[in-house]
Amino acid sequence: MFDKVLIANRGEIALRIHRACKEMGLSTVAVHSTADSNAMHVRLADESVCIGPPGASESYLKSAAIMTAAEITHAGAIHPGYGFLSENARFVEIVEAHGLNFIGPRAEHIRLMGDKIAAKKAMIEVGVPVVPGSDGGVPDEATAKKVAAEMGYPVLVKAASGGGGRGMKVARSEEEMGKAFNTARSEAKAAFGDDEVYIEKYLEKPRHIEIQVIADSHGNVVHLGERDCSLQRRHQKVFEEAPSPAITQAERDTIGKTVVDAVKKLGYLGVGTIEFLYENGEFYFIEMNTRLQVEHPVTEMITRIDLVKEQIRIAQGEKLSFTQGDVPFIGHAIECRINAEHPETFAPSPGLIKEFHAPGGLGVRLDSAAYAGYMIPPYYDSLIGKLIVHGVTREECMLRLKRALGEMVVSGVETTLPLHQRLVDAEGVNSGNYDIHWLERFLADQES
Ligand code: MV4
Repeated sequence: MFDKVLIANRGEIALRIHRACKEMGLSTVAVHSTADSNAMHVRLADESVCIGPPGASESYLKSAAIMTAAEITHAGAIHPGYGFLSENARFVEIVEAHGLNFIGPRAEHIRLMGDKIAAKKAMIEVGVPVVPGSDGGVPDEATAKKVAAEMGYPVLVKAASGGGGRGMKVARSEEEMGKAFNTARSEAKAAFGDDEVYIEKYLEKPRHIEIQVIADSHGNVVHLGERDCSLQRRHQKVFEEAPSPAITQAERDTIGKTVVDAVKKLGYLGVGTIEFLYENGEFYFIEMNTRLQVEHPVTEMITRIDLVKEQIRIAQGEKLSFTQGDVPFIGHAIECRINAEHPETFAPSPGLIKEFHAPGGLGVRLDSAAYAGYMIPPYYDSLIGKLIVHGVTREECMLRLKRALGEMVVSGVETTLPLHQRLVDAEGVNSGNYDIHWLERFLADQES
């Protein structure tokens, strides 16, 4: 058992984890780079340790510095948040070798899901539907053409070590395959140091729907429904909602059962997200994320389950306090990611926040570590807050979102708030009838 948690992250997620710890009577240790000395997560934590210069590779990604901070503060557990070291299997092994508790999945599952080919094979074995594709890695262009001819064009060449859309190329015909294959391969090598690629049937207009799961160390597994994350730009999610406007309760129950059964068979521990593409009433597995995700609050709002507290309880060896039948799905929740970026060009806009006013009222939640007078450093991602709203129906949720966006003030830097203002008035967002390409088309239409 542990009574002190080191939070190996920064920004809104470090604050989010701190909040869960305090409500559980645990003390917290913040770690920070020299650029984050005045950050809210540092101010609120019970203790803090400076772990290095601004660059993430010399601070938030530096496992030796984080382990040292844990040792000198006698922390008993480390929560990695998302990004940084959260999906680094080696880091989990280091934490555990030092006798500390990693608040997250086992190293073996992080490693397995990091290899997209191995992950897909594992999912097939435990009965999860996947996108039709090559049987593992594709070694050369000739094999690629043979595989594609058998399943039919268009196909997508993907990096085995990929994720996030890098090293991914579409081929619409055999003529396009040579270039797609070789470009995907060299991009994969450059981005991940691994040029292995595989091939899938290309789905033209899917939605991105992901299922949240949670598993304790006693073999109990529960799903917490889905999140629809189709509204994204360049693989960066912008707006997420739960439940998905596209699926029925029967579909939710079916995919939920499939996923719970699979996660049990895998012996997975902690919270995880199974990502699917959804098209024409079918789910196709693409990847599994072995971390707490940015958009986890929408699931919390509709289930009333605090995912971070559950992660901590699981790490303490406790059983889940609820069964599948106990999980309520109440109303509708939407999250808007507010970035310090130009709302049209998406150019980062670091700098001093002059005014900051949080919206409030029933059903409104703002997860942010920003404040008036805060200097947004240029070294990290541009997320400055997540506005999450809940309503009894999707309609009420949208009205509440419009109202809350109208109340929020962030001045001194550019933010994506004006983009969200435009989105909530768009027909596709209001009807819920959008796919993974909707936002980029919307932005292109607005330009012209
Ligand atoms: C696909 C696909 C269409 N067909 N796979 C992009 C990131 C990576 N995680 C998987 N991705 C995709 N895989 C097949 N077989 C389209 C995408 C994709 C996408 C997926 C989810 C959310 C946004 C996306 C935007 C562009 C492409």
